[in-house]
Amino acid sequence: WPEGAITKVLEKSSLHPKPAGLVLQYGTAGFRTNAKQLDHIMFRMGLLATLRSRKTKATIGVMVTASHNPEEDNGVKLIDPMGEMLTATWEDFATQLANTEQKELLAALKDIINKEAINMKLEAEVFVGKDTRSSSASLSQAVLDGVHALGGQSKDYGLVTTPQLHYMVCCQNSHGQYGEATVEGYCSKLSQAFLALSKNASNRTDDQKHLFVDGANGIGAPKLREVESHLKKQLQISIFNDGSRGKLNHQCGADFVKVQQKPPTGVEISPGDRCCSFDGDADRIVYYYTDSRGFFHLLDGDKIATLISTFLKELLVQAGLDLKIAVVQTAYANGSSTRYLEDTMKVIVRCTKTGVKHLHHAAQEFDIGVYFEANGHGTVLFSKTAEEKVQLLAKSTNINDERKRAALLLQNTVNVINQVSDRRVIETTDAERRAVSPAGLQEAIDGLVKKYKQARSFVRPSGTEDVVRVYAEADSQESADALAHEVSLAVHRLAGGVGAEPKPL
Ligand code: G16
Repeated sequence: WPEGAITKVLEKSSLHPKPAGLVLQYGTAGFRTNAKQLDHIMFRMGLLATLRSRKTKATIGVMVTASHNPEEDNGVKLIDPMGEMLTATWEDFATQLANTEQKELLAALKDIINKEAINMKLEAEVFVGKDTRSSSASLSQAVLDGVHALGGQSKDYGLVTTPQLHYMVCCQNSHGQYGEATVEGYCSKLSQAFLALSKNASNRTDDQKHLFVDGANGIGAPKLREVESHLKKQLQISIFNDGSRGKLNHQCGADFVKVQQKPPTGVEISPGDRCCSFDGDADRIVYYYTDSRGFFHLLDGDKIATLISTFLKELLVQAGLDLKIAVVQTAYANGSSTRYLEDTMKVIVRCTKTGVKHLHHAAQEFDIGVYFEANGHGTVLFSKTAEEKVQLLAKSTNINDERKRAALLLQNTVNVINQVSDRRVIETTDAERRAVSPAGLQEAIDGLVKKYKQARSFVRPSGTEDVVRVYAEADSQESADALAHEVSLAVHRLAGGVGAEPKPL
């Protein structure tokens, strides 16, 4: 142990005491609940990140955010060395540490140190970031206290988006190869690649260069303003819901738009305007527009994945590169998007459980793994081999113009993408598409689905909110709504629903 660390842990932990008996679960993206319950969790996640840094001999990230959840919640996302989410084996350590009673904390730490054979003499470094919630300042201080108590070094990035913190961690651990670990470095790397790519679409009209951005009243808005000057008017941005008036994620943001299938409040959109929405920590994006009849069209994660994989596949063919490309989705992906990708695009499609960490791992199995959750969370991963092949081709002098152009576009695409990730009575299997408990629920859902054309439905407990999510799809909006209602009634009846029965949509 670094000198004085044991005393410091004891001393500092008493300033961040755990309420006796409180038990919290590591959810889809880390711990997430009302901010009032999180002070000890943040301190302990500071401790855990410091251990993880010693174990991996690399910098670890801790982002204080509750993303799409309401303002009064908060949470923590832990970032592993290459910018990915904390490895699943350490989620158990996180849960143990979070739920250990105050007087057992030292023993719990020692247990992890022994199990993972961590050399406590090594240096440790943790990067910390936070979103704009009012509770984030004190909670990120609690994380820093945890890091310092165990003798770790820290760098506090203050207000940043989640993807920015992932980027910083990756830059630091790749010794600058991925980019410079500053907000300026982030803005300049991504915008340079964007400008190079947009030269390929030089005939865009002013309208096509204009994007309306809903900042969800969160961190995305101020951070986008910092990128704006780098974009040299190739993208003109009008930001609304920028946090100057409205409430975080309230009637706005990616989750609202996706779930409600309607534009956020706070903006008047005219037919054809190009719009998008971030969520509270700007790691989700969905696009939308209204047509001349006023109908709303959503371009969600399914559509984004389809467009990106189509674009990449065309470039691979033009470049003459033989790389294996796949799209990873979750059960929430609309059935038509899966059919289109498999049958028309002839792309491999994989389905995983909800949570970027699951999609990310599946995407790593391919040369190019495009992964998107329908809710707008995702990215594209290029394997080392894929990156090298693209770079080699882009440099080569003895290829024709078409191949060269495609290789350069692929190279800029690699750079523009930041590659970096009670309701529990319901248990699920098959990538969460079927419920195994409570008894009879899946049979009931199967029976209801049969009543509708082209229908699918599944239910699962959320890992970020205290709700059961019900998904339904069918050949018309009315049928999908009716199916969703019938399935929610079945959940209410068979899984011990609380309060009044769900109403029709
Ligand atoms: C987090 C996860 C996402 C997941 C979402 C909802 O997103 O990172 O992968 O889709 O929660 O999860 P659940 O359905 O379990 O509540 P975010 O943007 O809230 O961090």
